[in-house]
Amino acid sequence: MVNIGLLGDVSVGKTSILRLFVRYLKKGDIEKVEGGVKCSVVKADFSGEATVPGGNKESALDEKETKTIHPNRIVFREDASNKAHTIFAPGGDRRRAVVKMGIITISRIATQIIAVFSCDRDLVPQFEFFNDVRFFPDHIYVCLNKVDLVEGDKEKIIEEVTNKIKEFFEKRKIEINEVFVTCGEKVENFDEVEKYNNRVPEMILEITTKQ
Ligand SMILES: Nc1nc2c(ncn2[C@@H]2O[C@H](COP(=O)(O)OP(=O)(O)O)[C@@H](O)[C@H]2O)c(=O)[nH]1
Ligand SMILES: [Mg+2]
Repeated sequence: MVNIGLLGDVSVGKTSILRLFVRYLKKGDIEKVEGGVKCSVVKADFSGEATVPGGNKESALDEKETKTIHPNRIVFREDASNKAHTIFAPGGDRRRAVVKMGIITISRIATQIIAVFSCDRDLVPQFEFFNDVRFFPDHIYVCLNKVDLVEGDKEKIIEEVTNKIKEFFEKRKIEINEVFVTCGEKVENFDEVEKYNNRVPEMILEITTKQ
């Protein structure tokens, strides 16, 4: 059993990644992606989401403009082996004590960490988030999300961002196993949306089913 912790600054897309993964599981599309195997949802708990005050939102699960207060959690099972895995996604706003507690707790109980970054924003404040995380394994995974928002030479920019992230973690003696480039939303007007949406379940299966 693998416990994944999805960690990263506010709004990088942690909750979206979790929701998208659940969608693949529920629709059975999980078998169609690279390395796909049949899996089922055991539990999908998004009760940690709070709708943003002033918004006109009906359900924290369906709407986008939510803020994660308590860690969200998904438990899923590989049908063939019956192995269950858990993914935890705490909030990113570590200035709030209750959110910070979630981040620290998840970083302790996770056996694998995915550090999530948004490609469209400055990396420096995104790094600051990780300065607070005290318990890190010596190897982690990196997810570069919102690839649809990268303008210009995608490959070059992704390489530059990857190098900066590697440098940041190397200073803390943390090595990166693999970098996954993803799109955590079903965005329109992006030709490669399916490919990069698929990278989300591909990433999670790679980390869980291949252990
Ligand atoms: N364009 C784009 N928007 C995204 C992507 N992933 C998430 N978002 C949006 O980014 C915002 C923050 O996402 P959320 O999952 O709440 O981030 P979290 O704070 O890390 O949990 C939401 O409006 C999402 O719809 C992506 O890959 N591309
Ligand atoms: Mg969130």
